[in-house]
Amino acid sequence: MHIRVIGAPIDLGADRRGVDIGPSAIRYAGLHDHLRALGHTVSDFGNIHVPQPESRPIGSPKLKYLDPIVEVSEELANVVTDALKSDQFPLILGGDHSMALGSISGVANVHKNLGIIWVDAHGDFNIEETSPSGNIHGMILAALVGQGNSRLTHIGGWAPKLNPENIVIVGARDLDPGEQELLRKHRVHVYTMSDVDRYGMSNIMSQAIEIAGRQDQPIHLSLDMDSLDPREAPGVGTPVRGGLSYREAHLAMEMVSDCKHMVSMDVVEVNSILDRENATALLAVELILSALGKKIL
Ligand code: NNH
Ligand code: MN
Ligand code: MN
Ligand code: MN
Repeated sequence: MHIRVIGAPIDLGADRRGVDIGPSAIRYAGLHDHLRALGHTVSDFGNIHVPQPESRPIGSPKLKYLDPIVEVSEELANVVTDALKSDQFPLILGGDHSMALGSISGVANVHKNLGIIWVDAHGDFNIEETSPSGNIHGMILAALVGQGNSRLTHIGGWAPKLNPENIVIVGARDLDPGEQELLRKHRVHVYTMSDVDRYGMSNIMSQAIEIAGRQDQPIHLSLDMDSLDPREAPGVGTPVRGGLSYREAHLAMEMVSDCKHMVSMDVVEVNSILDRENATALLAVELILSALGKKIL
């Protein structure tokens, strides 16, 4: 496979600074060499341009940095669409999760009926009225199904990008009250950590792949590193205890790889300021490799 690495060093969507270093930290962890050792061809677009938060007004406290986030999303969507049209697999490195608005909009330009597997401690299904923080990284999935501010929902001039029935969230353990209601109302499939405990990751991922990839639908995988337990991934802005174990996360990636439906992937929320000796970036690289075909034997 030809993999196109795209850096999206955005930290406009979250409060904790430091995720803008994520794309570099993941590259320094040896991403390209490891991908080539797996047999892939790799090219790197470099990073898309993201303004520094200090250089732009924050705007409404209910939708912080809306203007620059929309600008970055438009650019990223185009870069991702171009990669897919050149038969390359876009691997987008964040940055906070607001970058998935651009990446998934770009994939949705090419693939109609896109399925999403969203591995995250959070639902990212808030709208302006339900968000406790005003941080746009917590609103991305809602925006992609057409809910919330129209500038977020209409990247590329059209909406909605996704059918909520094609979305599966895995690893959830911190959902806001209004967000829970919205997830239920729109019938998003949510596998909580409690479900992972009860049924095991193998069963959960079989179901997730069946839902997101039904009728041979292409799948986009969005991996928020805060889905992992903070003991494994200390370098994230919003750590939540009780997360995925090292092997549960790898198994999830291995099963997505085996299903052969994945057309694009993002890896987000690596916060190097909070990390220990790049451990979270190194783990991100390991998980990318499992998602892209690495086998133990
Ligand atoms: N739900 C909270 C919010 O909307 C936290 C979201 N934080 C994340 N999401 N890291 O993945 O602000
Ligand atoms: Mn997230
Ligand atoms: Mn999260
Ligand atoms: Mn359903």
